[in-house]
Amino acid sequence: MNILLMGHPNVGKSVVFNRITGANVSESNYSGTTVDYAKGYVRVGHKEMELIDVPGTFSLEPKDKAEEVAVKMLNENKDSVVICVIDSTKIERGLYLALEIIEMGNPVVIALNMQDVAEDKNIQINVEKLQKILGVPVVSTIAVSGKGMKELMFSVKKATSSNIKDIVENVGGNQ
Ligand SMILES: Nc1nc2c(ncn2[C@@H]2O[C@H](COP(=O)(O)OP(=O)(O)OP(=O)(O)O)[C@@H](O)[C@H]2O)c(=O)[nH]1
Ligand SMILES: [Mg+2]
Repeated sequence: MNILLMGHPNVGKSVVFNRITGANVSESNYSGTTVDYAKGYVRVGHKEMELIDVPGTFSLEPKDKAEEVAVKMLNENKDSVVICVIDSTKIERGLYLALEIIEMGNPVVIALNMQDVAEDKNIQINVEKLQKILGVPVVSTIAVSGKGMKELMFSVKKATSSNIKDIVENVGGNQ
């Protein structure tokens, strides 16, 4: 089980990635393509989980090679938690992708990033309400200052332990 960082290009995915990974970051090339992505490790509870900085994509209907890789990564990681990063100043566009990802069935946590820019522009988002409507955790973040990263990882931890295999591993009950 991995963690995938997904979202539109330029929403702050790589800054979030650098904030939450340790030193073990490596660049990889998605086999058969020229698309590069970063991979790192992050401690979630008692486990080390792989975090993948997925290339930016506008939708799950790929329009170029990078988007194709993003969709393939999601399809290859069916039970992975997806951190969907949204630019708070362009929430409508971001939510379109978030809904597509939620429909894929992966556990999703939404990072409403660029909260500082949104505040400057007087854009206010009712996080509680959004959370209720979408049925997934929503965390306001400012990746460049680190704000919200702890809360984000707390939500990821909760999302990983809603995986049945994981619960059984934790509480026992298998022969
Ligand atoms: N003000 C502000 N700037 C941010 C924030 N998060 C990221 N940025 C800036 O936004 C720009 C894009 O950030 P990246 O992390 O490179 O975005 P990305 O989603 O990885 O972009 P791609 O890899 O091209 O898809 C950079 O200049 C960041 O410094 C934030 O919360 N607030
Ligand atoms: Mg990036």
